[in-house]
Amino acid sequence: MLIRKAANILPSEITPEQHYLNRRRFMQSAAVAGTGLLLGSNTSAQDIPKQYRRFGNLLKSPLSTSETPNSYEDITSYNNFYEFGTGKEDPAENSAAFQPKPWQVTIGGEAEQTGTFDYDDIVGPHPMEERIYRLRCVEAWSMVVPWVGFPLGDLIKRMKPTSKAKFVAFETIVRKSEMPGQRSRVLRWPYIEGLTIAEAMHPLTIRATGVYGAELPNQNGAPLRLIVPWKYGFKSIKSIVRISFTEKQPPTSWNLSAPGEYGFYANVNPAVDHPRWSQKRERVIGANLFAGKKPTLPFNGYGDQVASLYSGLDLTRNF
Ligand SMILES: Nc1nc2c(c(=O)[nH]1)N[C@H]1C(S)=C(S)[C@@H](COP(=O)(O)O)O[C@H]1N2
Ligand SMILES: [Mo]
Repeated sequence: MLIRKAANILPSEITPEQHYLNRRRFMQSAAVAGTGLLLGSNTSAQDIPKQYRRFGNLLKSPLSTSETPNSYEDITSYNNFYEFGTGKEDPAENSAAFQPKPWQVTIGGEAEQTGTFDYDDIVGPHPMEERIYRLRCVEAWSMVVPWVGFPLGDLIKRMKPTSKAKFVAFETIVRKSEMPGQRSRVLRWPYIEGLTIAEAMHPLTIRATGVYGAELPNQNGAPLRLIVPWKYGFKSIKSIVRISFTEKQPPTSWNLSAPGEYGFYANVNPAVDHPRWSQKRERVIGANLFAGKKPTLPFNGYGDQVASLYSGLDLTRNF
């Protein structure tokens, strides 16, 4: 039941021959990162540690913002990943022992293609293309990150969800031996998240496998994570091992931990204060210390693309 079997691939997903990625997926040489198109103002190819293999043949997504990306250093040293501790520097400091290879992903629930698949078979590059998506990501702080990924929707189509599939639920791996934060009860493990099917199929929702043209470092969610750029960062679940299609709205980690503070939707909404802080402004990581905070935009500036997903929903109640 390999999902890669030709018969399981929709014609619309088959890309022109010249765009097929090398089966090895990565260029052996680091030279590819020197193509300029990958790099932000403060980052050069040498800043990306050699241990992270480089992707070849990256296309640029038209959904990218033209804003300057944060440095590789910013993106990989200021993280939230409670499996490795609750401090922003903890994920980079405590994740070196984590082994993102080999990796398997289990597909379950309301879909035709369920089962456990090797990483290369379910999220591997063939026949889809990895692209560069330069996206704004917001929390109480914000960064612009050049992710490597492709639309989650392309992956979902291959799993053939049934008509009962109204939501998609995601789970992070539980591996206490390599994830010291999981020895604490700060959250319930596994970390879980969910999206409506319409959100999951939106072209801005990507399944990411890299940053700055190289594979994801552990602290950023290796080997596979979501990026949902119009939602607060916590929806972008890392190190995914399970994807399930459900009829009912699935539970989510932050909603379980603090139901009054974090809702299922978690759309970036500056008009709704978090009970303990305002969400009107964001601190721009990497900006001049005296630059101050910048006003946060509804849907993190992606309103033109995504607001229609929520027509009819009261977003102050469905937060
Ligand atoms: N498994 C897992 N995924 C997670 C988290 C986490 O603690 N565990 N934190 C979330 C939060 S709160 C944020 S802000 C983003 C941070 O992603 P980044 O470190 O790549 O910026 O990851 C999200 N995904
Ligand atoms: Mo977060």
